[in-house]
Parts: sequence; C-alpha cells; structure tokens
Amino acid sequence: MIKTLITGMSAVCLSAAWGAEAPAAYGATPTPQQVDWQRLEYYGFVHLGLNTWTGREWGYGDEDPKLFNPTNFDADKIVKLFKDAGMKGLILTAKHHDGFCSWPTKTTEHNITKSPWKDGKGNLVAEFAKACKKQGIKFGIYISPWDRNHKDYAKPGYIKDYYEQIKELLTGYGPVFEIWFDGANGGDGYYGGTKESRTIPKDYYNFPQIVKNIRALQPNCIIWGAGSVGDARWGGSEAGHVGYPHWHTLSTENGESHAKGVPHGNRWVPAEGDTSIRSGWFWHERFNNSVKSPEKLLKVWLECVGRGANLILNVPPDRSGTIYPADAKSLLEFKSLRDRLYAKDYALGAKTEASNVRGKDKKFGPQNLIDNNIETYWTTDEGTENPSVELTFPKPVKFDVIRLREQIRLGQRVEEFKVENWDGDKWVEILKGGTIGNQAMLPLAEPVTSSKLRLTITKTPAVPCISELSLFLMPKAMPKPDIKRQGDEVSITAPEGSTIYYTTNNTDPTDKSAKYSKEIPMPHGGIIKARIIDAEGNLGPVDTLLVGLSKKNWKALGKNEEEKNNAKLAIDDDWATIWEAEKAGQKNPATITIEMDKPAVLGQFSYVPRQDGETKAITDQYKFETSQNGKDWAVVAEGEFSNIKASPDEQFVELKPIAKPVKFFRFTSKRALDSDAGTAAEISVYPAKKAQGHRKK
Ligand code: FUL
Ligand code: CA
Repeated sequence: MIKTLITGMSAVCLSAAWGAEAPAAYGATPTPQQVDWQRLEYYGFVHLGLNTWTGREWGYGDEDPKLFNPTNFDADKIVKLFKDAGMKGLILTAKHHDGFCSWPTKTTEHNITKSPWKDGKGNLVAEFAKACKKQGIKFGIYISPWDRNHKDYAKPGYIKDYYEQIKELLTGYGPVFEIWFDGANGGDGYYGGTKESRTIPKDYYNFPQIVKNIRALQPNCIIWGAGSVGDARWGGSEAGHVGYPHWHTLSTENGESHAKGVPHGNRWVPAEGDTSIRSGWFWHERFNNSVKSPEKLLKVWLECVGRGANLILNVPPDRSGTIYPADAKSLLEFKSLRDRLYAKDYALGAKTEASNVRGKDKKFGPQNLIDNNIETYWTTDEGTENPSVELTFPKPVKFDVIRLREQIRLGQRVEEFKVENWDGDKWVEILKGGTIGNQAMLPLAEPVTSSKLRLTITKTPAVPCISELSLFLMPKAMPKPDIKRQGDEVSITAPEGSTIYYTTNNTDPTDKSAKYSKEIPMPHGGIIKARIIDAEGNLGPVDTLLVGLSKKNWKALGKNEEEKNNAKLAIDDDWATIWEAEKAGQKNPATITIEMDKPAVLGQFSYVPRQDGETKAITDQYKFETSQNGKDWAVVAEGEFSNIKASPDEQFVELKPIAKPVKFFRFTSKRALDSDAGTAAEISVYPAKKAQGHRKK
C-alpha cells in the first residue's frame, strides 16, 4: 500500500519534470488588471456638459450652469446603443476643463444642482453608472485636472478640492474601470472671476499621491495619463490611430513615444487611441455633417486595435441628451462591418507544424496558435534561430488580414516576423511585420489564396510566445467619393466605373439626384454632398463639403511684396502651403488682409492649421474683422481655437451678423503655440445663408 502511494507520487513528480518549463517572463510585464483592460479593446467616450450648449470645445469657466438641460436624456438608451455597438464600457466627462461638475459635488457650487435639469436634483454620473451596471458594461470617469472655473486653480487650495472630487467619484458610484487624467493645461480662464492666465507649478497635481489615493479606493481602476505614474497612456493623436511598430512599454515619460512606445522599455504602459465619431468632442450642430463613415471607423480600428492598443470612441449626446441619428447609424454600421470582418477565421482547422517546440512538449506546440484560446501559446527552446510554423489547409483559403497575438503576460518580445505563402514550388513573402504584442492585425495589399502558409519569427530578444494566429477577409465596403474645390468649381472623384450622385441642397443624394459627370461651378460657395450608388442600388457613404467663396480673384494685401506673397499661401486652396508670419518679419498680433473680388455677406470663416505634423506656431487665439472699404474695420469674431494642439483640424467660426456686404477681411493671429508669430495653412469664408456642415479632412 505504502509502496503504491510512493510510486503514484513519483509518477506525478516525474511527469512535471518531463514537461518543459515555461519561458521566464521577459522585461516589463503587465499587471493582471492591465491584461484585462487590454482585452477590452473598445469602449465609448461621452462628452456632455455646458460646452454642448455654448458651442465651445473648451469652456472658459464662466458658463452658466443653467444652460445644462438635456430634456430627453435617457442613460439606458445611450448605454444600450454603446452595447449594441460592441463597446465594453463607457467613460463620462464628469468634469471637463470648464470646471462644471455633472454630479452634486460638495467641493464647488459650479455643479449640476444649479441646473434646471430635474429641478437641480439631476446626477449625470449616477445615471450613467447605474445604466452601465444594469446592462453589464463597464463605467469610467474623465475628470479634468485643469479647472478654468476654480478660484484657487494653480494654488494649493484647488488640489484639496480636486482630490476630494476624485474621492467622491470613486466612492459613490460603484466600480470605475478607468479614470482619465487629461494632459491639457491651457493657462487662461475665469478662475473665480480673476480672468487671468495661470501657470501651474512643477508637479502641481502630485500624481504619485493621486495614484496612491486611487489604489486605496479602487485597486482595479486603470489610471490613464497621470504623468509618468499611470497604468495606460495616450495613443499620440486625437485621430484614434497609434503608431506601428507598437510597444506597450515606455521607459521615461517622453512625448515622442506616445504613439509607438519604447522598444523593450522598463514600464508597461499600454496605449489607448482616442477619437470622436464627429468633428469636436462635444456635440455641435455645425458638425452634423462631419460624422465619420463606418469605413473610416474601420480604418481607425485597424490602425488602433489592430496595432494592439485600445480604442475609445467618443459619441457625444446632443442638447436633447440623445445621440444624433447620423452618429448612431454610423456607429452600428461600423459594428456590422467588424462582425463581417471577424465572421470567419480561415486559420481554424489548419494542420500546424513548427520548426521547434519547447522541450518537444505538446503544451507549447503550434496547435495553440489556432485553438481560439488566448492563454495557450507556441514557444521554442532557448536559442532557437528564426523559428517558424507551417499551416497546411485542408482546402485553399482566401484572406487579406493576418492577426497575431503574443502571450503578453510574459512580456512583449517580437520585433520582426514574416509570413510567406507557398505558391506550388517556393515560398513567397506576403507580409513583413514588426511588433506583435497584444495583437497585430495587419491588412495585406491584396487578398491571398493559400494552401500552405509559413510564419517565421525573424527578430526577438527572447523566445517567442505566440498565442494566436488568425486569417480574415476584409468586408467589401462601398468607397466614399472625394469632393474637392478647385478655383470656381467643385470636382468629385471616385474609383473608375462608379456612378456618383450629388446634391447642393444639404440632403443626402439618392438615385433621383443629379448624376455627376463634370466639374460643378460653385463660385459663391454652398454645400455639396455626394455618394456612390451601385448597379444594385446599394448606397455608399456620403461625403460632404462646405464650399467657401471662390478665392480665384482675391488679393492678399500687405506692406510689401514679401508680406503679400507670404499671405497668399493662406488663400491658395492648398493645405500644404503655409502663411508664416515670421517669414515676413511679423510678430503676433500678426495679420493677413484680403481683398475679395466681390462684396459678400459673410456668415462663417474657417482656419486650417498647418498640416505638416508640426504644432509650433499654430495660432490658438485669433481675431477676425471685416470692412467695406479696407479702412474701417469691425470685429466679427474673436476667441480661441481650443484643443488645436491635440486636434489640428479645420476650425469653423461663426461671425457676428454682418448687415451689409463686405469686400475685405482681416485675420489676426493674437497668440500662437510655442511661438510669438502665427501661421495658417488656409483661411476660407462662407456666405451667411445656410452656413452649415463641414467635413473633417
Ligand atoms: C483633450 C481635451 O482637451 C479635449 O477637450 C477632449 O476632452 C479630449 C478627449 O482630450 O485633451
Ligand atoms: Ca495653403
């Protein structure tokens, strides 16, 4: 009896000793919370606040809380939409830069109890938290460090209140999966009525302390931003995409590394790409035509989630508190595009064979790549050179997207890999990849038909631990035409053979609308919408362009030729050429003065910041004036281009009503980013009537 027991025990021990040992972790590794978070992939952002009513992107801090009144608001409806769209959570702007708190905080009067909504008894945070819990998606909080309302901002007094606000939010509303610390700190604001510019002292917020406080209250909450001590980082652009090759690691806090991370860095700080489904983070009527198409969103998806980052997509409610129909439609169609993309994984069912398996142990074998289990992985013996796996398909498969995943619990390793297809007598490379990490879902230029495929890991500092390999086929989507203004005319281009329909009355084109055949004259501007409709009557996505007055015969004025020639670059219909005040020896306030060919009643102007990737010298405070005779000027707009550094998009500004037609306008750069002279890639003006709509670049 005793003998059998011993034999039984040693058998157990021996089998453990025979099995190969898992590779040791490599470099920085994620916490279990970070792994869970990285697997969420996708969640929604909700910007709703006083800006929704003022039309601003950054409130100044002096807005009246009485404006806040989303009369048809229903958190359940919004949460249901997000859930139907495949989102795993929702993050709400509990407090944006304007300082307005959308919960009844005890820290400031500038809060929702002063709003007429629900007779001052409303609590936006509570309603969203409850709806998320009820419908089983996660709830998160955005709480801006910058507070343009608080009288003590940039002084010690504010910090106490700010910490208390965080505490209120983390103790009153159940689990918070992510807390968002925006990096924007613009300087000027209302600040209790002092209306001044304030600079914060170094380490003002003391993020290490904030992190400690949060961990004590909600240890599972992912801290986004927070200087160099957070759990997750910005993806580096507000267009949603992140860089590739893509690393989940950072070494030191370094602005340049947001998009791509730092190869083999010593801190695990995975990226989250953020973008809005429409122009602006808050809902504004003027952007109702700017909603991203499902195809465009799929592109963002591939360049964000497909590179291993999480995507947070902003879908902001309008003034009624509901999601605008065009936004909701695009959001759901984007979901169905993804469903089609993921509908079939063509790698499943293949026979797998590896050049090397760690300790010849089946538990590390290549079948783990296609077992639909993200935890199991293929790995090799130490020191194996260029390990590879062959997949043989029972029947040839066709695909144009390849997705790989590493077992990130053991760290991010792979730097380069390649995929080859067997063409009958030799291997042909179809993909040269960089990093893998959480996932690398890379589109091929062309669909590939394959009976045998080979993955080779060509560069890695430690044995690869690859957990999944999938093959997908991109859903066929109808392309969007491209509308362009050229001089007096508008042209529309689309892939050859497609039929384009367009309207100029701000309605979506149908097959009853005008068919496009040649340039459309539009010297006085207007709004043009176009889409492709195929032979079966399928409707493609609509492209919209708000067309300004023709600049063809405009004159740039100036003291000398240099000034004039320089200013011309802002009215040449070319976003690549830039007016640079400094080049003509001008300093802020620097001006461009334009004489139009004909007098016009203007309703709007737009400013395109430089599009060359630089942010230096982008104008962020402006003045816009008009004149009938070029001598007497009236200021018809003045303000800031909020958030232009992070989102360098075309800015549209409505003008104070102008009674009589004007022949001249003047744009003044009052302040510019990191420079004492401004720039402009393009300035346009729009007629007063129907000054509506806009599309993002
Ligand atoms: C930025 C902010 O300044 C924007 O207003 C917006 O909230 C965006 C998500 O983050 O940094
Ligand atoms: Ca230009």
